[in-house]
Amino acid sequence: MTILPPEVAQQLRQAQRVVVLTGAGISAESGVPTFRDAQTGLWAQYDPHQLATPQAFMRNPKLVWDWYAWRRDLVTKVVPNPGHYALVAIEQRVPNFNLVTQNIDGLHRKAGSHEIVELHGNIFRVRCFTENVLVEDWNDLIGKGLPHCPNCGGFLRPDVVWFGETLPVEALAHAVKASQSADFFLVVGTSGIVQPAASLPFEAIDRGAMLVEVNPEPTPISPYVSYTLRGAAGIILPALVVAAWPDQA
Ligand code: BV8
Repeated sequence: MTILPPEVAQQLRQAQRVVVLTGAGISAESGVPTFRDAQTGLWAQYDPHQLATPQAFMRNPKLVWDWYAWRRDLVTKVVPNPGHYALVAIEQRVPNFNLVTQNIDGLHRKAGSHEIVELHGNIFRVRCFTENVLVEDWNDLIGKGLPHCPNCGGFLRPDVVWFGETLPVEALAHAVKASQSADFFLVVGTSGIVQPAASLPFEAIDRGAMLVEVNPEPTPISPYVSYTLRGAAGIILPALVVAAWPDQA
């Protein structure tokens, strides 16, 4: 049983500007494999540097498309877990809230979060690899092999950020600005390796924010946090909400 230091709940209750950074770990309890988890993780099964890059797509567009189609199908079948819903509750209770996610699974929106910054895109959006523009109603193109852009005939790709690609400028700028003005920064379920997302917690602590990590394992961010809540997000986050707002439980 993880003990929640009372200071964490008190600080969260009094917080004016909360930023939460999430990674694949918050979707783990929904049944979405994380990148890093040795047994089930995608990183073990598919080396992202083989698949999640523009070079891989140019080399073998069908393999990359099929990997995302498999992931999209898996995510369509899962639902948000208590960790996602706890972040919805925090958003409803604090004056200023930003949820910055590295995840592309759309589960935060499905859970009811509003102020979401998707740093790495969304697996349910598709864009033309050639024209680099979003393609709407592409679903009827599915199931007939590799789909092509209805406008130019080029390949379609998922609207996600691959390794070596720059993040959406507005999304990253918004995330940095929010992190720099946060008084409470919660980092949940991320191995803290992928940049520039992994630098956001440091934008916050450089300006005096309280940094709290929720993760069953230590990460490169752990030595810098004010508090580590060592455990699963689906258990820790609901407990944190109850501890911070016992009167609203
Ligand atoms: C960029 C979308 C500027 C796609 C992702 C060489 C050339 C080019 C770039 C680089 C380079 N060397 C380094 C870089 C930078 C590179 C990078 O950071 N590489 C790493 C490997 C060192 N970054 C980039 O390329 C970024 N772009 O820098 O542009 C640029 C441009 C050109 C040249 C230079 C610079 C783009 C990065 C975005 C990549 N896209 N996703 C897709 O999903 O397919 S990244 C992807 O991996 C995720 O989005 C996420 O960010 C990352 C996985 O990390 P996590 O989410 O943390 O998940 P992980 O599995 O690792 O960990 C899970 C954690 O959860 C664990 O800690 C576990 O303990 C915990 N957990 C498990 N269960 C639970 C739990 N926690 C709580 N509760 C539980 N129940």
